[in-house]
Amino acid sequence: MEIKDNELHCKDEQKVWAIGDIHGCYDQFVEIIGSPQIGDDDVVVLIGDIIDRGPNSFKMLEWAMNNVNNGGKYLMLRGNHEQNIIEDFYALVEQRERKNRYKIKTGEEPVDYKDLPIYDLRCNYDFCEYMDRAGIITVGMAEKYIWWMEELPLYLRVTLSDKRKYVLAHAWFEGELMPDGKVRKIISDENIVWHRDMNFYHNLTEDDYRPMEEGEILIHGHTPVPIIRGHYGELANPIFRKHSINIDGGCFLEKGYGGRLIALCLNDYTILGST
Ligand SMILES: [Mn+2]
Repeated sequence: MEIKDNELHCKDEQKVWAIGDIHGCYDQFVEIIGSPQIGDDDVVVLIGDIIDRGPNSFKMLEWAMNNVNNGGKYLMLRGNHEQNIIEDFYALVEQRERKNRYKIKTGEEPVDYKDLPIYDLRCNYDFCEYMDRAGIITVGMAEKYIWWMEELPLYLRVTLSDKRKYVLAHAWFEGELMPDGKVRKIISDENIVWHRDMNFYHNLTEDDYRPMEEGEILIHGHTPVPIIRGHYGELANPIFRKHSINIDGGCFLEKGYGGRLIALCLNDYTILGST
């Protein structure tokens, strides 16, 4: 089903699944999407941060580039880790242009940013290493991956066939209380990918998250449930609150710390977890 204006309206029977932060945990991801509980006509949304930290970042990105497409079974949102690489890329291009202007003035040969080594992207985590190992050794060779990530939407609104409404975003999607008492504005695009679930620091009250629309529930990740809970030995499950559900199972964390990949069915709240 085609997505227009970040909106998905489901047909009868069609289920929507949201998968939390994958962070290179390709094997756990393949296990989850292979579940017989996910039907052929269901829609599966990856809520961002598929790269960095885990063992198979590059393989995971290649999978997404081959399988995620508007109108298809798999959709994906942008997380802060994808956002980071995009920003590093543009910062590098701009810096190179400045240096080249200077080089031209002084009669030196300018250097095309495409020829720079991949590590000049200064990825904050380990994604450059994964690209390097996959033979992506220059910034020019990485461009198609970066441009693909840049096309990813920041959020998706889902209306199920029974009219229940969700908004899916990597980190947060809070409305701002306007002077007339209505909740309207999204705080910022940056918050959508970066906002740290405040449950990380303290227990939220029911009113600490403001849905943009009456009854709308936010599905988000970004802050691993095991880190919020601080439980050892118990595998992660989503945190359900009145207007928001955190599905980041922290799959890159040790099993003993509760890390696993989580998929949540928005229709009936079936939870799938990697083993
Ligand atoms: Mn994140």
